[in-house]
Amino acid sequence: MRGILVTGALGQIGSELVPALRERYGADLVVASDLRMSPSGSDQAEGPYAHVDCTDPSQILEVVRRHEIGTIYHLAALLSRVAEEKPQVAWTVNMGGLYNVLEVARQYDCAVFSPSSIGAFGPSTPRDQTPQVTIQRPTSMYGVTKVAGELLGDFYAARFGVDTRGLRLPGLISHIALPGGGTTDYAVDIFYQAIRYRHYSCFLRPDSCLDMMYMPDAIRAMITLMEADETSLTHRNAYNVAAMSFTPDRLAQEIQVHIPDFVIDYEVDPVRQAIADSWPRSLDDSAARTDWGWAPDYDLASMTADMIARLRGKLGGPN
Ligand code: NAD
Ligand code: AKB
Repeated sequence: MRGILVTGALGQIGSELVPALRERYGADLVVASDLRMSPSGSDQAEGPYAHVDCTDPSQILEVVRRHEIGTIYHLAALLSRVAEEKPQVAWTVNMGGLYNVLEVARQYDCAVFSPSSIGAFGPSTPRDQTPQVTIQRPTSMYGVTKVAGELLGDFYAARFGVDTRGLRLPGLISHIALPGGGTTDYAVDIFYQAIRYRHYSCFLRPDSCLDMMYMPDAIRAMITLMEADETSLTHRNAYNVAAMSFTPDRLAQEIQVHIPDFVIDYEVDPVRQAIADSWPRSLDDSAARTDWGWAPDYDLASMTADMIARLRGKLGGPN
């Protein structure tokens, strides 16, 4: 088997995807890479690590050649809040990085996983049970790069035969690495603050309903999609996947089941609120279920119980 390269590996997803891939395929076969230097002693130190800036094609080319890479999980990107602050940089990293990865994949016959997002939809998209194929006119720079990325992946598959695959991921909730500056980050921050201080000040309105998923389901979805028979993939790039939908108010109630004196209040960030108001409340993921057997394991109650148990172990503090 040829090697697997993960770009942006030190981020929220990569911190859990790399160990999962190493467990499945062997530590030596999975090369973690990021713009940042790998902290020694981290999980990323359990196998090969390379410093790769995806905006520099020669750095991607060099690591693909040296490690005989056959599959690239391309995670390097700026998330929605950061992309709104720095739209020009977001275009360079999100689009330039993906273009460079696809070009190397074309030359070295690599398969590519590239995540899209609920951010690929916009205010004119139906917000409930958002269909697999529907209007995509996002108004954020993040969304623009996500739609363009879906199309670029389709183009490389159709024109050059590159095996490109992708998921439209909801907001991801996890307890290993903190999220990197998105609109759905509140759904992670709230757990840390609830355990530490029994209080959280939320940057979205109490009724902002969004599609969400627990990280173990997301990691399984990525690996399952990449292992699926190519002939069964009717949408290859950007399958809707869904697990749960909730508002900050509903999540706070679920946390109160475990931490009864937890209190939430609201200090709305208008930039993230505007982005959230343009995103789906729930996705129709029937194509992923039919084509490659997608089904989530975690709902709101089981995710919340697991997050609290694991973060109590990690952070200590009162039970
Ligand atoms: P993150 O911000 O936590 O991590 C991104 C990583 O990319 C960081 O470690 C950063 O150092 C690295 N990076 C930035 N610029 C780089 C460059 N030029 N070259 C190499 N590395 C660079 O992001 P994440 O949450 O792990 O997301 C990964 C991918 O999944 C992104 O495409 C994101 O849009 C997508 N996604 C994430 C979520 C989510 O909720 N986390 C949801 C939907 C889609
Ligand atoms: C963000 O909020 O930017 C991400 C995403 C849903 O794409 N978490």
